[in-house]
Amino acid sequence: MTTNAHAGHAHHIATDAAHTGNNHAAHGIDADNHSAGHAGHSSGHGGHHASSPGGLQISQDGYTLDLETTIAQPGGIDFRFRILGPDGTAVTEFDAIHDRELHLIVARRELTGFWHVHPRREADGTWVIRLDLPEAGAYRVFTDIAPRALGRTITLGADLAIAGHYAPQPVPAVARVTEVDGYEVTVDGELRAEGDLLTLTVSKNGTPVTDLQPYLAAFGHLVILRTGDLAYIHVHPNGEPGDGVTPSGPEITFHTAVPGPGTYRLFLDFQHHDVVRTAAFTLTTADGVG
Ligand SMILES: [Cu+2]
Repeated sequence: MTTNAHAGHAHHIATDAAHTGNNHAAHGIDADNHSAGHAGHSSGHGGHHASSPGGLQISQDGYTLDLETTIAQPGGIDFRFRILGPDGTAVTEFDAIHDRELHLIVARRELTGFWHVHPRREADGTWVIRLDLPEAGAYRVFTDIAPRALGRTITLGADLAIAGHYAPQPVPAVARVTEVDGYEVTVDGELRAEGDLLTLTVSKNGTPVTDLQPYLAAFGHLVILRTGDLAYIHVHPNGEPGDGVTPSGPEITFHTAVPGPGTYRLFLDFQHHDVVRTAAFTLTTADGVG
């Protein structure tokens, strides 16, 4: 077992360096320490379809995201919630999506902070995770789930407030290159409603990274959030680790469509040397950028 495989599993973005002073202040904590040996996973999370962006509703298709924690003080919080089924009781039967029964994404509404973590489920269906959210502000939480009785993936979203005064920030500037922990990541391609290929390229110290590690059964996980309403898209790369044709970097390619015109914040999770990092970009759909 790789001793530090989870050291970087709870991660957060480094926002544009000039943007906020608290880039490294916030860490999500992963409560899920069991191994990720699950073989089956669906081809994708919810929200792929341009006609129906995920994450905008707290209740959908009979399933409701029921937050026990909706307001908390800054700092470490024990975040608790349930997924209620059509009968109003907590759901305990889920199919795994990319090795996990539930993916929890937490983002500041202004998209200057992002966490992707995996809570543990208690026997009664309550999900629990320690989150470290030291900054006051308005947050959105998203759950990617595939309730077994539903048979497909949906993304539910709800608001979380961290108490206190805060100065709202603008979304970080549009840019095609970003840096996280010494890694430079570039995005090529356009965001289009009709779909297009996005290519993300990872390098370190000017050298292409060609030994990316699979993380949750993919070389990258890309979450895209629309500014203004936080419409949610979660896409996985073309090709899978071990399929014999998909390279382990430096390029990760995603075929993705966005729900419409706008400015979007992209968060790419990738794993290298046993640490998961998140690279963030802002792009618009308006004839590309730069
Ligand atoms: Cu996840």
